[in-house]
Amino acid sequence: MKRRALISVADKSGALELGQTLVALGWEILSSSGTAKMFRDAGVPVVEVSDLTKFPHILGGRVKTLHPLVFGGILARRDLEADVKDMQDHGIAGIDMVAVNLYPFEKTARSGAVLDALIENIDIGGVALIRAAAKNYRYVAVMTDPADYAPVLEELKAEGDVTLETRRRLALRAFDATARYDATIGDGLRRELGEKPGEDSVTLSLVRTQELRYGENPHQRAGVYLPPLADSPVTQLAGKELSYNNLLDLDAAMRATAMLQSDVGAVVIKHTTPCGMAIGKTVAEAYDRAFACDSLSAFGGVVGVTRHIDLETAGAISKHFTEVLLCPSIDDAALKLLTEKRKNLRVMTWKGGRVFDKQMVSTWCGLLMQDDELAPLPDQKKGHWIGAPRPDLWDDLVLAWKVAAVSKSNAVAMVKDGEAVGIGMGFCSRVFAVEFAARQAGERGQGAVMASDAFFPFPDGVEKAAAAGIAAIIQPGGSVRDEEVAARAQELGVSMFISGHRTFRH
Ligand code: 93A
Repeated sequence: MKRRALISVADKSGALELGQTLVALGWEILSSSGTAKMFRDAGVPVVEVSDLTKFPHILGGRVKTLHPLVFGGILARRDLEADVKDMQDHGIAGIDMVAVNLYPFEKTARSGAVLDALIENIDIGGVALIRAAAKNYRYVAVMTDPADYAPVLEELKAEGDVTLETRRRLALRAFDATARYDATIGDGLRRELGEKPGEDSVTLSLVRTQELRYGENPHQRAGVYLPPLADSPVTQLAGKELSYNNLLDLDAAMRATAMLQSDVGAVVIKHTTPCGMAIGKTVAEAYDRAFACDSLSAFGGVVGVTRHIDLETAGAISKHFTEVLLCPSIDDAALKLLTEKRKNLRVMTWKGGRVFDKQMVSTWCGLLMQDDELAPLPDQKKGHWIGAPRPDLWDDLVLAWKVAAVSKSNAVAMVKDGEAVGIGMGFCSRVFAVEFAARQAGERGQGAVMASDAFFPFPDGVEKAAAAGIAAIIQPGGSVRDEEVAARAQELGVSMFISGHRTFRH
């Protein structure tokens, strides 16, 4: 008996050659209306599905191939007596190959089409054909991508059949294709209907959009995954491809510059945490001050600034080795200077916006997901002072708060006159974080302020800060020893503002 292939494709590239070769190998072709017309026009013999089923395409093509004579032919187990009997009783002939690619939902969504157009591009019959053929891979070969045609035809010619191994591989690819297709539909409709991803759904759909050279270390494979219709919020203007670690540090720079948005500010990130952060009258000044906090660690850092980069700022940045520069925009002349002096520097622009509203961390116990808001800013009306209020130091306290909020926990940040002078971050104990920040600040700690990302469990951190010359501290409060800590601060003449918000970053 003749073997039969059902070909029903929206993207018709390569389909004519596929049909011609199959016919030459003695196969019969079965097709839906548009695909059948293509074959007829080219003189390739074809049976149209509606001629087989004696049932016309209806509802403007919404029902074309959804018929027992089609699905029976795909799903029947050829060596199961009951299935064979059903086929005989109902005049069903087997279909041994299915080549389908689906209505272009993604292309339609990306073109900005309206809801009606999106809905009409939700393929039903094609998905069912693919799933049926993939389910019955023991007997049927399924192709969902024109790139599959040539190797499958080669095998058919060489082996006389598509091997079981190939059918199995194609089936797995097919389920990937339908999963991606449905994820894209969910994403597209959610956008069109104004719902945020992750708010209402219990599943998470991601597509690998980029393979990276390697992960955190060269022995680790890595890639970037995005929701099906999402685009990266950053644009690369110059430099080498971003590495895995660059992307992590870029994320930290985006968060830090978002926190600094109301000011002309700059940050230098190393290992996902700031090693300098400052504001200034100009971007160049802010950058120089951020760099000065820890100029040793700033080598090879990721720099973020909150304002347009001009030639002067580019001149300042070009003096040092920097891996990535993040800015809202940049002058042509500034970009030229930077790329001439630092040809590997990756220059990224960012107008705001991000891919996820949720933060996700993979653990050996599963993927953890949480709201991803920037830390709440301290408010003098909502928190309270202990000791003498220091409104004169408020701006520095807020900046210190921002620095600590984007630094790795445990974190404390010392700030003086709009610039971080000491950042203790990533320490397992808060008192060590204070000691480190104080060491970095040195003389500049005198009269500076300090923020802590969580409460002081003991008075020792406050004692070390006072010894470094800290005049005021901002911290969330909430320790069982809050009273003891507050009393010690008062004894030492350090003012303290209790903000009420913790800003851990593990
Ligand atoms: O509207 S559908 O969901 N209803 C169907 O019964 C059906 N069968 C195949 N779309 C259906 N298809 C799709 O039609 C295929 O997935 C393919 O994308 C397209 C090919 O149509 P034509 O051969 O008419 O160009």
